[in-house]
Amino acid sequence: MKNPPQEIISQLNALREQIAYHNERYYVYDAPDLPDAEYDKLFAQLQSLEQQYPQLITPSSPTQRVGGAPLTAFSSVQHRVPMLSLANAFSPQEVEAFDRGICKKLATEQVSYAAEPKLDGLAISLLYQKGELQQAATRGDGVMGEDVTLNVRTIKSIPLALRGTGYPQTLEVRGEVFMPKAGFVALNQQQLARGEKPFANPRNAAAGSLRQLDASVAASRPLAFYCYGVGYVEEGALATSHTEILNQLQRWGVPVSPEVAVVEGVDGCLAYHQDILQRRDQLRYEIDGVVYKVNELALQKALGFVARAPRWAIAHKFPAQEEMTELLAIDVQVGRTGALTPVARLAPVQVGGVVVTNATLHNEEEIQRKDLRVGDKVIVRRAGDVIPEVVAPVMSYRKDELPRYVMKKSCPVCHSEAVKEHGMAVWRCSGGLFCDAQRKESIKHFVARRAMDIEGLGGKLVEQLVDEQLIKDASDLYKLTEDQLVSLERMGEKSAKNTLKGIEKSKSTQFSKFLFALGIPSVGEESAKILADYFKTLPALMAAKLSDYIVKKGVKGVGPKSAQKIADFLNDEKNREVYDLESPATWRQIKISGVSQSTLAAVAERFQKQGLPDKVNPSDLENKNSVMIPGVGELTAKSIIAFFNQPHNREVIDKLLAAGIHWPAIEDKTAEARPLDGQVVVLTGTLSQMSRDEAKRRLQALGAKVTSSVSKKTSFVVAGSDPGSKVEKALSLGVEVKDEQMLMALLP
Ligand code: D41
Repeated sequence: MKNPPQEIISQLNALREQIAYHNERYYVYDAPDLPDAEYDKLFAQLQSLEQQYPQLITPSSPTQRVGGAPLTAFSSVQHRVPMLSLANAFSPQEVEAFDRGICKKLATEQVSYAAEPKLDGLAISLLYQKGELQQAATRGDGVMGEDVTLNVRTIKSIPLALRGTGYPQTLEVRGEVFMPKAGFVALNQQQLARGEKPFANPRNAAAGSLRQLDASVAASRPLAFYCYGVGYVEEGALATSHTEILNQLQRWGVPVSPEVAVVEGVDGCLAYHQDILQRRDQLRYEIDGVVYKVNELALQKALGFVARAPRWAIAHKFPAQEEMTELLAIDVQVGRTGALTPVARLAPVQVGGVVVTNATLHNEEEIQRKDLRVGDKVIVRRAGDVIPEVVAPVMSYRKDELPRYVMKKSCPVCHSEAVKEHGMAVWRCSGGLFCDAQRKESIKHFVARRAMDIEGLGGKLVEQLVDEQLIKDASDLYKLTEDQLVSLERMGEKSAKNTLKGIEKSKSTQFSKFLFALGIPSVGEESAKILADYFKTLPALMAAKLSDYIVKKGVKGVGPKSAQKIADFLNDEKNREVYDLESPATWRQIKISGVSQSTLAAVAERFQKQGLPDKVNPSDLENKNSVMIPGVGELTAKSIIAFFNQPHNREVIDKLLAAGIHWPAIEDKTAEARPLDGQVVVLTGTLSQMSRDEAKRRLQALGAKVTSSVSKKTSFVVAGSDPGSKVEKALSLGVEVKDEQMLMALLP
């Protein structure tokens, strides 16, 4: 045996100290400050040192205990059958080795495995006596756990009594308590709102919830449970395979993951791993891998276990979504509107199977809130397709007092002063058009697919063109020549021709795309469409004042009193009978005291356009209901006005239009030909298949004007049951009357 050098002993002690510290953070406070993968590395280092120098192993070494230390607050429970741990595999090769070992030991070619997701929660044991939940205990160190019965009883998906018949009189169900993703997000929002610390991940949230001393707190936490096996069984027998047992348990009311499957051989395992990995983000709970278990209990028994893990099961872990790396620098990027965004430069690290070297840090406040400092070890997270995120610094690794991060208050590209609007988090470069970075970004935005969609003109080329001073703004693109393009590095004649063709083609566009391409701050693709539809032409939009963004719901000149009087008049059945309210001439005969004739004319015009509703609401007439165009807020409107107020922006637009950019005129949607255009329809009586309001809406959508009184101008009347006098009037005027069936035939 080698004699251990002093440095090995100190290294060993340092590792044990670190591991003990992280164990406490993890198991006692449910607040780890180190990613699991990093903890595993420390643990593996310690194990490997102890393997080289077994004489240094002490009973108190962290390697000599499995799982966490039980807390004192709950009474301890000894598991009747120890709760085993699971060996891990991190690659297909390790799974293949696991399978080879099994096949060899069983002297067989292939075995059936039960495959299930590996939930990222915490293992518990549920003891049912005569079908009643008697005791719930955490796994603890596998031998001793904590009695968490009161808290577990609040988990709604755990049955307090088993359903049906045939279960053993004593049955210990084992499984994982977890917190679904949605519940975790909601809980953390709640924690923040209450000024409490958010949980690092759903597993810690689940563990923290089970450790609540007040069961009513646990009850308020969104916990769930899936069973993954059984422990102690007495007076009764279970099925002979793992999946059959899970089916039995499910029939007795115990929740089982719907993803559990039987797969054949190692190929089946690896295919299952792929499938679940792909669907990981769609699952409603976090998983950190899958578990394969030899399905037949007889085979499990033949395989037995080593140390404290069964030989017949293995966890095949997914690549970790959180890793630790070093924050090398914080750079500042300039966006198209001058926003200065700090970006983390990271020592390259594999996260979720992808190498990450950069991550956005959003803004200066965010960095200060997380207290990230250049030189820190940081936790980087990448979930699914989401862009990588720097979660937090690892405080236990912060060496000496690193300086706090302060963003330089000037543009890194043009060195103009940075400015920040009151109450906003984002600093902006004030350089505007002098800033090459803003220039580049806004031209890149202009040529993008969702904007002017210029083929053969990508971001790199835009940067080259700006650097070579061939273009200063988007309008210069339309003056580029083949010679100029060919003079650029890495640009052949063919690609130059292609680029010019793309530029030429982009001249024919849509108003909304052009509007989006201009890059007006806070005008996105969606609001550009709304604005184009509303204002219809560029001159109209450019000339619009803030008041033009306000849609008036009421009728001009109508105050609250006259609104009430007019509504009362129009809602009076008698008036509707007497007056032909479809005819503007009739309106001129109407006199309502206190309401001027010009106001009445304005009201008449409104109902000429919209049709007279069955019941007129005075608040729809009153001229105070003004709202912004739906989907365009006041900030956006102000931003648009400010944009068009800049002489430079007007110049660029003039040049773009002069270059030949054009789009088809936007027609009134109502101007499209519809089957009932110009028809006047009256609805009366009760319809059986829809309300009158719905019928009205659907008829209007076909172009019909729906009114309430029958006149010579009425095209047809639709009569439901108990129609009343309108049908008689229609018949007397020779107006067609349709029944409900005929109406249904008209509607799409
Ligand atoms: O979903 C899980 N986290 C999970 C954990 C699972 N699906 N199966 C498991 N199977 C076992 C054996 C094979 C030992 C009965 C487990 C665990 N154990 C386990 N959980 C925590 C420690 C061990």
